[in-house]
Amino acid sequence: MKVLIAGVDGYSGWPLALHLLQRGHTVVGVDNLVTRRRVAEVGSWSATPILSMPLRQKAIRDLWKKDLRFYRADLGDFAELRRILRREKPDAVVHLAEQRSAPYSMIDVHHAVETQCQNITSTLHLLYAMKEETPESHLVKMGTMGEYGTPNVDIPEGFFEIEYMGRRDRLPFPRQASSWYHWSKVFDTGDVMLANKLWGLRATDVMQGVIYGTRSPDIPDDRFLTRFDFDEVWGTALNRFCVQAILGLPITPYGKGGQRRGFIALEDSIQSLRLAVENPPAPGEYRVFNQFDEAYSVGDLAQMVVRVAGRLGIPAEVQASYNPRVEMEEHYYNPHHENLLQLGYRHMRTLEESMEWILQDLQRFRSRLEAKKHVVLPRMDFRDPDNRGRLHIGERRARAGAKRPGRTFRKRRK
Ligand code: USQ
Repeated sequence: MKVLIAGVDGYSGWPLALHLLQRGHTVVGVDNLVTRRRVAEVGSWSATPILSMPLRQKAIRDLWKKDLRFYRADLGDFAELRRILRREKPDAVVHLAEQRSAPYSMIDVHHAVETQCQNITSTLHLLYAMKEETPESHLVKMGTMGEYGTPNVDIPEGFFEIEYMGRRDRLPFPRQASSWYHWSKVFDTGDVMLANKLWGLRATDVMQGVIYGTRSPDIPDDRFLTRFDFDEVWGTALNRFCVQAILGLPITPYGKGGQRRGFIALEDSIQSLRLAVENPPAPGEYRVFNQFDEAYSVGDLAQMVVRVAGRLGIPAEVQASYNPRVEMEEHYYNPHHENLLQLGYRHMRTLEESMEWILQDLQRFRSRLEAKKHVVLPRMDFRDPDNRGRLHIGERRARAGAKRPGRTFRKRRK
């Protein structure tokens, strides 16, 4: 099969490309490399040293004698995207090329607009480009479990049966996202469903939980490492807790720590995307996968990091932290996730097993973490009407030598 991965330079895109190549597929990558720039913008970098795309391609050629064709292109450029699809004619397109951070989208109006415009535009461009150039191909679209929010009932896989005023129907399950980023994914879902209805475009919408891990079996040595973010904006809670343990900083579950999320290991996430690609839906079908294995609260997660770090001889402690996000800190959470199992999906790695590897790998790159220690502890506040999230913009201006100083910040409101 020929698979085009949009977002091939990202955390999941890169190891997915490696995995598909190893499975004998032809892989074409597209990326505008913006994640590298955006992480630098908040003064951070990947904990794992990652190669440039030309060096990544060379490593693949040297070790496996295979080719990863790469286009440095932006999905915001419709004409270019169409040209790539016309030339490559992929059987499947995996769309991972979106701004993926909730905190980034909450910094201020500009970051909210940037996130929503870019994410929704990239998806719409892709839908139209596929309709024009590859109408038979299959779209695998990365959505997020966060689209559903945290309702006080079970969460089905995309759709549910409902009876209302004596009539029954099968409807999309309500979406209640809690960041501008998560809402951009909700809008994408609506757009993919409409493209499916209008043109019969076949699509798999993957509602992804939090992905974790530094390793996959397709990463044979350090030249093939994927990125691992740990700053307040780009690092997930799990990544940040592990880095906090390594650096001897307090582990910071926000608020009551009862916020529950679904988690999936990097290699399992890749396995599920590969299964989606290799088992496309019927022409005209739209399907939804909830993609996660284990659910934990952030409080449980913090305790797990302390436990696993302890086994490795790393002392770590948890310190309840002010919650800068507007979210429920205690809630019911029971999403269903059976659709992937029906395709043969098997959960390979538990979170606790992977955590040991994450901590060991981070210890190897400790000096990279030390160099960016200042970006680990939380500083932003999305509940403050004056929004401390602007902090990073102030820093950027200061670094660029702009005359206007960065903001100073009020004390946190109690
Ligand atoms: N949290 C803490 N302490 C921290 C950082 C975060 O307690 O230091 C809490 C947050 O308040 C939140 C939870 O951890 O309740 C999860 O936050 P996160 O930053 O780990 O993840 P999230 O913002 O939900 O986004 C991540 C990915 C996103 C993906 C999503 C899947 O960045 O791309 O879509 O996970 S899900 O969470 O299922 O929506």
